[in-house]
Amino acid sequence: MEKKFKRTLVTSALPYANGPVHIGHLAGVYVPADIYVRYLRLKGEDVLFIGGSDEHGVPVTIRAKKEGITPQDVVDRYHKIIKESFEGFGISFDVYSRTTSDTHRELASDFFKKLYDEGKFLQMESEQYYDEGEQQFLTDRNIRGECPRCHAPEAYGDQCEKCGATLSPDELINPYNADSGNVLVKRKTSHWYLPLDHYQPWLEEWILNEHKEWRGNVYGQCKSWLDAGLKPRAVTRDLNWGIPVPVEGAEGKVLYVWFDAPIGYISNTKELLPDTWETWWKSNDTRLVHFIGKDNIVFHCIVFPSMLKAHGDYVLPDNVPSNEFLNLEDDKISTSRNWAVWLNEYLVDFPGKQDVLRYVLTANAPETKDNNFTWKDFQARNNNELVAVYGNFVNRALVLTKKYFGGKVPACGSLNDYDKGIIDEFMGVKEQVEQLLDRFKFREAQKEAMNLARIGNRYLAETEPWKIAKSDLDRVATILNLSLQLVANLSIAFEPFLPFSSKKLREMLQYDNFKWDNLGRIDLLPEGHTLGEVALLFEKIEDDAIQAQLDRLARIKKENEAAAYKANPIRKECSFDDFLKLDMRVGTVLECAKVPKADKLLQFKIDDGISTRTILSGIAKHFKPEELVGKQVCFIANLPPRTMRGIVSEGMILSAEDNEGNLSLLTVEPAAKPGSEIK
Ligand code: B3M
Ligand code: ZN
Repeated sequence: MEKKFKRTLVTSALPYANGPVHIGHLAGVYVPADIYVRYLRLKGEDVLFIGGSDEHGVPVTIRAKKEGITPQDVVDRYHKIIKESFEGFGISFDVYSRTTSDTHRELASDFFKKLYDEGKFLQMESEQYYDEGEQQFLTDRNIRGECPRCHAPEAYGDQCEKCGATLSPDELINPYNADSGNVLVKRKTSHWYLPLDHYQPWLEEWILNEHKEWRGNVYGQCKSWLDAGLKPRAVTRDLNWGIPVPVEGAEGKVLYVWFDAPIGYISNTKELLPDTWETWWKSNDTRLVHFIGKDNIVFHCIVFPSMLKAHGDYVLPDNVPSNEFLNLEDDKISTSRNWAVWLNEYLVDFPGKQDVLRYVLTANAPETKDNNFTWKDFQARNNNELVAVYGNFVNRALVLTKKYFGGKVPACGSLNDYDKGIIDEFMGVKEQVEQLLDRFKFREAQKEAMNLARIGNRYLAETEPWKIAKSDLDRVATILNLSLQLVANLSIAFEPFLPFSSKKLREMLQYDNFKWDNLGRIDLLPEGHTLGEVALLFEKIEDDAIQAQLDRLARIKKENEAAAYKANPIRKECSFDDFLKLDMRVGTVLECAKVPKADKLLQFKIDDGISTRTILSGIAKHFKPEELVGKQVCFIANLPPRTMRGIVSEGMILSAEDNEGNLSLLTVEPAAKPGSEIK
């Protein structure tokens, strides 16, 4: 911390209450935020940790419609599940509220009203798609139509899931309402816009000059937004779920979810501290830190700060540590494809093992690049690190103390050079953990904490006190005294990362006066202090538990494949006469080569039974040309010739494509004479 701040206000992104939360959320936002907050609390700093559910927005209404329930029903259900999941993982919010609370509605509404009254918005008209039957404007996600690129029949207004193209609703061919199926018309509508362009010079100074210390990914994204030039952004929507726009003539309009959600940080603080919340939000000696995922960067670094600046009363974020994404078994986590490890399910499948997931997610934290979670790695880190290093050291130290000293901390005799070396190493690591945590480097910080455990484990392995118990019990006492001090240190060092096991460990040690400043001291447990019951800190995770998770994912993958075919339905009927117009033949590949400078194209010379013809095919990524020579292929012989890269292509080679884009060539069995007709 460079400037002198009196208090730290930590927020973590408000998850949408339209589904449960998964490991991606935990790894990207909540575990790092929780580590940071626990660390500051241990240091005795004044800190508040604000969380809550984001309950407005279109996805909630889509789910409600699908299930035939109200949006409020949807958010009630998921707010509860999400809140319980966070509690289950020890995410230590001071408040976890929701954007449908009265406090929030009022505060967000007042916020808008103040900006409106002060003329901080632009009001502009635009044409949007409208469903006359349902009498409603549609959002991008609710509009479907034919993809202009790949002609898939059901692309969304913002994206085609078949070819991955980013789209705008205007590009769709024959757009219709995804819910009602009605054809859409364009209609004029009026909205309020925050003129971000107006804040551009200020943002450039504030971010690009004054916050060079922000993480590279955050700074870089801000810079590219600023370089592209900011434009006014609509802060209202035509929708019936959200906070009504509090001005006359705005019937049927609500605040855009991204306008109200970040204000939720303020309202939730107000709900927690009705009398003193303003000290947290309106004094310059508050340090505001937003923990978010990378898809939220622009809203937290550009849009929300502009809103706060326009309002004028509030502090601005001092830092916005944002993570990249976590993948699951090498595949993008996806709620709609159920490709996730859901936190509520994990808590049932692995009771009492919250810290294991916290540990693994931090060890693989996607801090600087996207990262991958695999169940095998989860098992290995548990068995080889938590059990074999940390757990083993703790267990040995405690069990040996029980055995030789009746569970009382033995006296520390004189330390030899080896002991002193261990203590030095230990103290060095402590300072490093601090520096890393101060710079939001949680992954490395946890690694250093684990190093403390490694040092302890090595100390016992090398001094082997069990071998000298008969000959030199005083030396054993010293070794165990020092080991127990190290164990007590571990219970502090790991408290931010693994709070459940730290608590368990403190119970075993009967050690409760703990704070960060004690870290590095070797007099934490006085001589004669009685230890508590010894239990295993971590347990081995067996193969069958991991296999069960892998089996579940394999099942989901299968289901998704079937669903993908269903989403790509058989095209509408084609008459037999139309079919007969296609002349399909068998040909033999005489030559095949890549077309220079065209990475997708292969050029074939085909014996078509009558003569030879040239066909170009965009399948170079899938086949090696030399392997195709001599093969028989099926092709359409009567398409009009097409010129590509200056070469005339006289036909089309047929292949089959699965939903992941893998190609197989159509061929004949047994071999047929070139020119044979396909009927
Ligand atoms: N609900 C998006 C998300 O969950 C959004 C964050 C709001 S933070 C104010 O990724
Ligand atoms: Zn497409």
